[in-house]
Amino acid sequence: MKKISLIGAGQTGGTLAHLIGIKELANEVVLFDVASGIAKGKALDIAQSSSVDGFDVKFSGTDNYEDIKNSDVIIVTAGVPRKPGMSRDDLLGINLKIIKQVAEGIKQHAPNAFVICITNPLDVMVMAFQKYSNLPSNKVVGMAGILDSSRFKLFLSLELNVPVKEIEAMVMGGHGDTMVPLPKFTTVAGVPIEDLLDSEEIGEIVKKTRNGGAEIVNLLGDGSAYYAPAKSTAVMVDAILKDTNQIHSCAVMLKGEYGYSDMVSGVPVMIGAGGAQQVIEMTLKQLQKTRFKNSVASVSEMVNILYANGFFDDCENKTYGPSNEE
Ligand code: TXD
Repeated sequence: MKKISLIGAGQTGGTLAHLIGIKELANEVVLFDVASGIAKGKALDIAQSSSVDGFDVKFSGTDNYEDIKNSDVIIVTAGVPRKPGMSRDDLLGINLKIIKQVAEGIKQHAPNAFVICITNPLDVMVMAFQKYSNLPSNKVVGMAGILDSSRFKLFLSLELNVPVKEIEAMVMGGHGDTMVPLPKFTTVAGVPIEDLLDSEEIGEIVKKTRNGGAEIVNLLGDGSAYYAPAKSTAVMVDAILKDTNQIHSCAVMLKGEYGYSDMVSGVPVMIGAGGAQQVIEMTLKQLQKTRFKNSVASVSEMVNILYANGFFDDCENKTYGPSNEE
């Protein structure tokens, strides 16, 4: 029997709950939201779709943390999305307070769960969640890399007029304007994209990928993307619950990998029954290393401010040592 709880039953949480139902990834799904009516209403709506779709999953909505107990996986989307003109980093102040509350609720009621964090600014939120909950770092993973990679793949497939499933690509680094798409490691059915596109064309697609989320925020006018984010998260849930050992770009706490310690960034990770089981260290070229370094630096800038202002003073694990030998 598998139980999944979703903290935050907004656009991403609700869409993800529906996907979990359709794919029967769990036997029980709990939607938790401070707006309990939204959580309860969406749970009922999705449950009613199960008789049409034929899936057998129990759904409920709540604003009581006790209901998440014994969850195998918890996905955190609680928080505020950005508005047109905002960067993800602009959400730091408001979402940090929410993540603290959520981390305390999970620590108290479901300390054995694997937690996938989605709330922005993603990398700082994963770091803060881990500090506030003190859950083992293999059990706290951020979703962003799969989404950023999916955008990169889509834009490449449109440019090259090839099926998107033929493209293998990875985006590393923080989930922000400094994310690091890796064109040198990107192929179409094994053919390097550098043999198919010139550097200017690749540069344009990289730019479009970095701007992929903002483009949607501007079009929607209110709120941010949720279909692709929810699907990207479902892939991680599936990998954990079915122990698939898939390798995906995920935001995890680094412990010396790529030269950084006690710092969260997006790197290739093997995901399975042990959560973030292993960080895969790729041999990066000099330019990629520099871009990754800049990306980590933009996250550690925010983390430094939080440390300096005492946001982690009460945490059991206060260590902090971003470093890079290069
Ligand atoms: O790639 C990624 N990591 C992302 C990140 C992709 C998509 C969305 N991304 C971020 O997730 C986005 O920037 C936001 O920070 C979160 C949630 O986005 P979503 O689009 O789902 O936002 P909604 O629809 O506003 O839903 C948020 C819900 C809403 O129902 C609130 O009532 C609830 O969060 N909320 C809370 N729930 C529980 N506990 C607390 N404290 C709380 N505060 C707000």
